[in-house]
Amino acid sequence: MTVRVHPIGLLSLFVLALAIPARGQDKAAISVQQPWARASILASRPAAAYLTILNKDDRAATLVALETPVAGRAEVHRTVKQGDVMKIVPAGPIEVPAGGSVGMEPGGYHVMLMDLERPIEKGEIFTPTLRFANTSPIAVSVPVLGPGARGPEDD
Ligand SMILES: [Cu+2]
Repeated sequence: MTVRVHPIGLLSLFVLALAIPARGQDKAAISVQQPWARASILASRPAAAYLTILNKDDRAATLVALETPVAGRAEVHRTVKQGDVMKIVPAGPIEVPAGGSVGMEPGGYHVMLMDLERPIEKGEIFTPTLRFANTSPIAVSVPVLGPGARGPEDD
């Protein structure tokens, strides 16, 4: 008996074989560097966290939500200048370009942790989950630095 394989069938098998390993790389494609948060003084005040998202994939990744047990709400904000006043506003979805990164730092993008259950204290680590529109979610361990910290190296 002869088995005949149509050329189109062979082509689609080949495409499938290429596509599977590419999807398997999703998790490693997104990574986070230098996460840190600033201790909050009171539970009634929001706290800020900062991190840099790296995207090694060949397509953009869009951060759409953050979830953490320490805060009722976590949103990415950006800092804008209105006249002489600096204000923070919700940044909306954050697109991390293919092969690029988006950094957060005081005075720029930041994660605002609102409706805290309790103050977050220096020395603790919390683990928010970052959710993306088009790739797998990732969990990030964020160390909490002192209330006066201005960067990941500060104490
Ligand atoms: Cu903010």
